[in-house]
Amino acid sequence: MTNTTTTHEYGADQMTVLEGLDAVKKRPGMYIGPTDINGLHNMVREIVDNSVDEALAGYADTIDVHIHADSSVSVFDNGRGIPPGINQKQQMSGIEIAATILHGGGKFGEGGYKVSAGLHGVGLSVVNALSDWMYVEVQRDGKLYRQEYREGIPQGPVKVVGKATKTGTTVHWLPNVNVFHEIDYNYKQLAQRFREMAYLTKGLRIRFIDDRSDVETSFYFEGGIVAFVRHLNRDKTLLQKPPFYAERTVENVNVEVAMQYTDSYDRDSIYAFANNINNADGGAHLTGFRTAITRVINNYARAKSILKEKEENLSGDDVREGLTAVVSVKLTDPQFSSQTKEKLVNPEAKTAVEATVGDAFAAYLEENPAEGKRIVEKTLFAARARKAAMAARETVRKGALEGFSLPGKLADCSDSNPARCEIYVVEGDSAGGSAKQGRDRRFQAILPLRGKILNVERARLDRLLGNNEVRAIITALGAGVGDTFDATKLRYHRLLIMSDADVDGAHIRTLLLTFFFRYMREMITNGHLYIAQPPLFLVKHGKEAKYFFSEEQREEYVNKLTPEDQKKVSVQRYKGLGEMNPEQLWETTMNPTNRIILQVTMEDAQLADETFTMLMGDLVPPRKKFIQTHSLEVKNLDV
Ligand code: 0RA
Repeated sequence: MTNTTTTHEYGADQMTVLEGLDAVKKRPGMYIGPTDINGLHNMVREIVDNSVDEALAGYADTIDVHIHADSSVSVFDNGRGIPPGINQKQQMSGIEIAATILHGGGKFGEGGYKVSAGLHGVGLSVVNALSDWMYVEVQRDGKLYRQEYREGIPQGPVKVVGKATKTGTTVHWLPNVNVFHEIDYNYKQLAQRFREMAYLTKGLRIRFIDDRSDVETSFYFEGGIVAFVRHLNRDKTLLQKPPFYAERTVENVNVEVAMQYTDSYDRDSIYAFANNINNADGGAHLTGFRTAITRVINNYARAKSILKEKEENLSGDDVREGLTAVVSVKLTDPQFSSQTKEKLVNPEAKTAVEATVGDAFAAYLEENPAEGKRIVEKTLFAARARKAAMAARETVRKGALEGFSLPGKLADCSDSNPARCEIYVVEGDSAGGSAKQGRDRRFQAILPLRGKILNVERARLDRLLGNNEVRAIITALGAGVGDTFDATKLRYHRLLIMSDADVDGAHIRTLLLTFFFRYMREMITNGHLYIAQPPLFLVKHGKEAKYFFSEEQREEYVNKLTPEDQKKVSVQRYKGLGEMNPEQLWETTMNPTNRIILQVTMEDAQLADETFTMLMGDLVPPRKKFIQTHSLEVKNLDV
């Protein structure tokens, strides 16, 4: 093992080596991807992957990636070191095999990898072939070994060049400018990948140093994928804290899952990895995960009678709304359905993940009832929204909303560019009349709604869609409803709800917000929906007239006056929009330079939906309680 000199006769082996490397040089794209920055990044990743494999095997805990000032890159790991000894069959040093033979690295018989990023060290010879120069240094058995290459060809045997006190491998290369015309790296993109790698390999530290800009980052996450999930959810409102975590090995497949529910309405963000490779199209492990959580949550909801016997199961989409998860499997022989490894196909990965999550998540829900309740309520909520959207689509399909011309009551604006146009949905015919007179007709359209559009408490979802006023809104917007809603067809990019500051007004806002939340959610998520804020008070003081939007504002103003002046003040309280003449309405509530409008957030809309559900009378006791405890505050109710 100590004599590591290799012969360089031009034998049959040498021929195949050169042919192999020539193939890479001729068609670099086949091996490394595009010969631009992406290919350069892939080279770095290939080499780092080899080191991560060594960490996964349990032998390395540190990787240093270094971009040097001359655009060369070096990668060091403190693993066992690529075996420098002569391989009997190939009659060549293990280092030279790894660096020059295509598909050469990785599997060296005994001691080879159980788990690998799937490339088995293919990367090293490819990087070598596409480099101007490269060298490999190995610290092992107290010695420092080194071999140098030019355009893939060894410049001599593996030599002992010094002593070593530790073990490890360093690969250092300069990409060939004839292959990569411009050598530039994107620090952020590479760092992102290393961060991911560090999350996925608990206890691994990846240091990333860029000499070109003197930046250094170190990635190390004791928490592994739990920290990953925390990071993904860093700006979100959480339904559980800390994340759920499970780890188990089932028939040679190691499974790690971390997940955490948020209050988001977005589709799930589930990241699936096999041997640290991100599988964008998921595959067997993802299927196993989905199956398990759908089953566990349904079983739990039924066992706790949250889901009644005759109610249908929560769907996969329902249980995944707002879910962030990382599913990571490590297995001996990962099979992917495509070259880009986007999809894992090993069936044993599905079984292993399903069993692991099935048991552990069921136990988690039992042991954490508060979290369990929040999660199940969230999924029930998602189910309700899904059914509402289906009902809406059905209504549209039946043609109930088709063939409508613009509603007769609509006073349209003259501009036809939706980006500049807005529509005021106004409570009451009289306020509607004032708004029509007061508006700027170039860009402001007015749609008056009859005082009480529906008895909110009695409103049923299906009836809501059948309601004339609601249908007038749908046709005026011109973008469909429910699943068929298409925001690009909107006739106005801003819809403003203008209603009175009283109980009826609050009900109408609740109803409309619920409607948009359930049937035109994009109106909210795209920021199209607003609430106009008419003033509550007009304070006259001599010739001065001022509007105030709250009691506090009014008091503050009046308190600042001298006692003498305070006596001369007259205060008018607006009970409804109808009390304002068109000029006042324009000045206070419609003129873009003066008005106050509130953009509706998803939180506002969800609150409205909950209020609406309660008022609708699904659950009688909470409804009574709500009306009693909130009736005093209802004038300030924003939804
Ligand atoms: C084959 C066998 C052994 C280690 C390695 C390859 C190895 C490859 C790379 C590539 C980058 N860093 C690496 N570290 C190790 C195990 C040899 C033994 O039995 O000790």
